[in-house]
Amino acid sequence: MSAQDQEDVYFSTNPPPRHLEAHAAQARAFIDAHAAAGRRVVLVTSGGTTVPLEKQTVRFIDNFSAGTRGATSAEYFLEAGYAVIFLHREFSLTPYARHFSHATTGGFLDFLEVGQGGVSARPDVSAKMADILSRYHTARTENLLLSIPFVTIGDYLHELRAISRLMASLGPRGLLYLAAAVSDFFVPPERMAEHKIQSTDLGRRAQEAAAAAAGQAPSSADSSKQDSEEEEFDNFDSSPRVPRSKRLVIDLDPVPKLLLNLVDGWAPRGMVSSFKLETDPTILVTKARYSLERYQHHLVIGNLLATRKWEVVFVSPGREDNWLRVKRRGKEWTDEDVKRLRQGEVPKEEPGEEIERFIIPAVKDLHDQHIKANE
Ligand code: 9Z3
Repeated sequence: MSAQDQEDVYFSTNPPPRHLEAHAAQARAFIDAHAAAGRRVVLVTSGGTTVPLEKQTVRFIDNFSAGTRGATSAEYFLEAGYAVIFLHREFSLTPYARHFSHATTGGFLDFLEVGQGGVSARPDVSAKMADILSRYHTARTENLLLSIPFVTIGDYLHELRAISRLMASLGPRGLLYLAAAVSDFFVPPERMAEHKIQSTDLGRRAQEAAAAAAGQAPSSADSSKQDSEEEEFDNFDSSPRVPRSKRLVIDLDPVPKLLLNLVDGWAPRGMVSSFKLETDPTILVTKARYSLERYQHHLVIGNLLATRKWEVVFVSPGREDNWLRVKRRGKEWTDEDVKRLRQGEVPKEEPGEEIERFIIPAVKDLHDQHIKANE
């Protein structure tokens, strides 16, 4: 199947999110306003996508991401003069609020106190709060930040396509910075149970009886069709042996690789940078290069799960791999330390600074070159 056919099949069989049209209208107005002002616009994607197991979703599979990379990057892009569309997983970290939401046990409440004049910031954090609040207000009042939420992989892909297509009008001045952690597998709608998948025979029988009474076929979830095999055991599995009827077997399809469609069709003149996440240090650079060659885009930023706040590698066409690393608190990196870091060993202390402070200027540099070469 061609990439275009795959795209058509995916989008015609997976329903769009409820607010897609409203979000697209907001994005269009935002992009038009900043294009008229000659400002660059970046689409930052952030957070993990869910894979629902039921249409009326009680259970889902999730992808790892707190949204730190995306939310932090969005702030640095704003500082670098970009207008930012922040397409993020609902309730994941957001620009500016991130400094307070996950930092302590009580979130922002721990930064406040009640005094004579009402609620105010704790004196020890007041200067930091004032600085962040003022940057947040500037972004808001100057309409520089548009936040759009998603939850599922389907929502994400529909929103990504709609916004990327609108970004096409920016030509090379549009930048797509894809930091969201996107599921590789999903349950296609035709195989998805409508209702909560039942974990007991009683629940499954009740569901099947109701479906039969309503003249419907039983749910296609694997857990519900094995009533008659109640005492059958898998012969390939290890102990403790559990009857097959008590298991939930999830059968997932691969999510189509739509980055190719994005690069070729949705925003063909914009600069596209994606992230590659691995846990095995020995394959990170190879996988990043492979991704760059496969999708023919402009930049892959490789990172290891364990060390992602310490070091990333820029992989781009015709250039050497470029490793960016943050400073350590109170000590210098030795060659031995760097070697260990690159093998995925995490230093004991927290990083001395945010790595996005280096990532964003380096991406902007490449974007400058992209604009020069394509305008
Ligand atoms: C990343 O690699 C991000 O940097 C992280 C950020 C998800 C690691 P946090 O939000 O984590 O700071 O906690 N994002 C891309 C992940 C991804 O799914 N990439 C795909 C892949 O690796 C390619 S598009 O195959």
